[in-house]
Amino acid sequence: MKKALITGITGQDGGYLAEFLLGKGYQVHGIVRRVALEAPEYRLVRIKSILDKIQLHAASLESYPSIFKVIQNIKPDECYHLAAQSFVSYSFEDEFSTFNTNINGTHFVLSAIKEIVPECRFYFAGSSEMFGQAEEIPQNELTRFHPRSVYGISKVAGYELTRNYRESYGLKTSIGILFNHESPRRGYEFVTRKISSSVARIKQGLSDKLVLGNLDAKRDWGYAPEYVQAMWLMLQNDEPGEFVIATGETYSVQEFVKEAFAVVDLDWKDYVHTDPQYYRPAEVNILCGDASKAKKILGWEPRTSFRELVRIMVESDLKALNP
Ligand code: NAP
Ligand code: F7E
Repeated sequence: MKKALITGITGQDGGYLAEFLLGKGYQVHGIVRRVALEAPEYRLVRIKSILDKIQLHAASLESYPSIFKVIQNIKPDECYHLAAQSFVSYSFEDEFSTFNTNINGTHFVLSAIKEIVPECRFYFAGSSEMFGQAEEIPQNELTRFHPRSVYGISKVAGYELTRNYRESYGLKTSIGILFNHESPRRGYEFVTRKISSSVARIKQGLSDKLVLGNLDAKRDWGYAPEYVQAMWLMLQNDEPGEFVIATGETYSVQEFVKEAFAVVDLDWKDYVHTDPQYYRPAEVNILCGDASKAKKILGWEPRTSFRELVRIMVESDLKALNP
């Protein structure tokens, strides 16, 4: 039985990936913060249905010895490094902890794998935020990086570390350059979930407005459960590498808003306001990915349309209010 280790197993992608790997017959291990084990009903909510099928290990991404110990105990065949401070806005407020978690955390995991299980296949969660102010549309694996936030910079550093461990030490490290992917499990601070949860509350009469930032930003939004399959496919490929994972379509925040209100037959203009507090010091105006390499080499393609994604999220938030 293959052993997989997931860092960030409590996040949106971690939960979906753990379920996917269990379905493939893996023994699934996850690294969590100690506090998560102390407040499972809140911090382990995305994995509560599989808690009896996975093994959790308390460790800190800020501590090399704690990561080393877990990897030594498990000796994984595959490691999916998803843990990160992933909220772009917050990276402007706390640059230092974003760097600590995202760069040192990645370095510690890579270094421990090199020392203990150099044959382990490693996945790094890269991001379209690395392209930032992109010089071409759509973006592919060869597009130059121009990050616009400390988050984006931290992911470029993680990308370079991961590539360098492959080139220097022969580790089988792959990098997914994933564009935005959303789901009913998305954190409430991200714009899609903020919109879908607010629309549900407005429809139920629990709220009467939604305050957002830049409505003109455009993103390539896909459906998260499909994106974790791409992570696994990357590690099954004998040739490690970099892969863009995206839908190839881009929509503005305003289009997402309009579509979400349409699901509940309301006109978004009656409820949506903007406030400069939600604008970023430097915005990424447009992202759109070209995933043709992933299609050709991994056989991966997105299946859920933008419209379906918005509907899935709004209906799920409505159901949560009306179980
Ligand atoms: P998420 O929901 O924010 O989950 C982040 C995970 O990282 C959580 O399990 C969190 O644990 C853990 N984490 C954060 N800071 C930590 C720390 N200091 N020590 C230990 N664990 C820590 O993110 P996601 O959407 O699943 O994304 C997964 C990965 O893909 C991230 O690396 C993200 O940057 C990257 N990514 C995401 C997208 C996207 O659209 N979702 C696109 C491209 C790349 P707690 O639960 O304890 O906070
Ligand atoms: O913002 C605009 C905001 O925070 C999307 C992370 O998973 O994907 C995610 O990063 C857009 C931005 O995601 C609000 O200015 C307007 O242009 O949902 P978001 P993100 O920054 O694209 C990438 C690929 C990752 O790797 C990240 O980890 O929406 N926007 N008004 C707003 N955004 C938020 N959060 N809140 C607003 O009120």
